[in-house]
Amino acid sequence: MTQAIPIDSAYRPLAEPILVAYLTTIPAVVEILGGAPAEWSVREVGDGNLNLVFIVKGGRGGVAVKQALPYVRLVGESWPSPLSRAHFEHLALTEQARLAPGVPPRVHHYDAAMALIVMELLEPHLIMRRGMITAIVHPEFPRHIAQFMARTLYFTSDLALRAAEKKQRIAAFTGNFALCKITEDLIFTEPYMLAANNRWTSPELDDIAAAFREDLDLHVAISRLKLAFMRAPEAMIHGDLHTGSIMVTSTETRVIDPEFAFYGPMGFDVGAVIANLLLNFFAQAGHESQKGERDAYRAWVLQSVRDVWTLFRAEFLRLWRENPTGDAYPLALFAGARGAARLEVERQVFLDRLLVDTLGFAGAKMIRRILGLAHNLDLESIADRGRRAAPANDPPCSSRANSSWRPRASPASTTLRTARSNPEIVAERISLSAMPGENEAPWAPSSSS
Ligand code: SR1
Ligand code: MG
Repeated sequence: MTQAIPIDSAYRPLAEPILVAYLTTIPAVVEILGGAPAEWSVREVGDGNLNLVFIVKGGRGGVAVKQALPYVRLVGESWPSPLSRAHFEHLALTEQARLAPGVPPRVHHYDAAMALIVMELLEPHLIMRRGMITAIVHPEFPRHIAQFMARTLYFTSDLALRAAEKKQRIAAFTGNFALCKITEDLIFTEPYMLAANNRWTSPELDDIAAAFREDLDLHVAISRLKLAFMRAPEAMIHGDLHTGSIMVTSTETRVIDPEFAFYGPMGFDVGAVIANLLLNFFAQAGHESQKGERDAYRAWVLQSVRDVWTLFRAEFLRLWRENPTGDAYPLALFAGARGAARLEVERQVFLDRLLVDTLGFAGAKMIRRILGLAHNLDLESIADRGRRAAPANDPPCSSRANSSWRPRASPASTTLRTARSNPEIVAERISLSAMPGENEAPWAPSSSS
């Protein structure tokens, strides 16, 4: 993390008015914005962890400008980060637009030296996370995101691609290792140890954080997931598909910010979506002014978890049946009615395994948002710490030899308990359509530290 990253000599971080002068040199952007450049308005709106993001509006229209900084914005210049992430984001946006047209923002201009992408301004779209915090229902979301994931994951997998093509595509993203390393550290390692980056609602969650640092079964589970993330180039994944990377209206779902894209395990993307829905589900209690006020919304969120998976599974299977163009599962080995029936069974087994991976990654992603560096607004915006986190008067770890101890219900502690559960058991529950209510604890692990 301390290694200096070489910077192109043409690179300079843009701010108004340099940004306006820069944009006037790009005819396509001048045409979109319209009017006199002196009248263009520029607003820096980046609320993510890494980059600068500007909204520029002219007499006719607007654009979004995203520029990578040579460091991690959330932490500062002490944590260098390569500008090449803009290249991988541009590559992923291009691929996603081909595979799922209309879902990523249109790219108007890409400048590698400036690590900058000028893209479609998504208006009146809302960052989905913000909408969910205020309990906005997005009825089309499960179907849209399921289709996006099914298409981008299926068509970049060995099920659809010839082996040579797949390997070339893996190679094209291999250089994005620095962003992978962020994920490897922040999701799969640091929440389970004492690390300078970590923070949690303290002292309320001190005991549960300590329990996670001591739970070796959990350390094995998270290490298996980390290994899968590092060694399973199954498909081109978005790599950071949380609800802050999704923008919605009542009829549209758009996916932004694929700078973490690389060839990795499919379940990492599906798990990210499910994790962020569940984080919001558990956070809802903290946003109620009256108990039960958000029950209907909670029910929609939970139904969306089921729908995302069910629709994704159906669409992925349909794509596989209709486009068996890859080198995996050669059709010559599954000829005739007997072969076709056997291959269909195998397709179901493939999706069953993917659900287990998905739930494991979902758990990992929920845990990191509560115990690691980068938190999310669903829980963070619950101002009342007592409502956000477990009460401080739970007994300390040392007095919990009795395995029947459970932290009291609260959004953060219930989320952590759920995330720690065994994905195989949860997968079975989902296939039985038996999702728990918020205050029940059927997903709690059978033993506790
Ligand atoms: C230091 S970057 C922290 C997080 O922000 C991004 O959105 C990713 O989730 C990353 O892990
Ligand atoms: Mg992002």
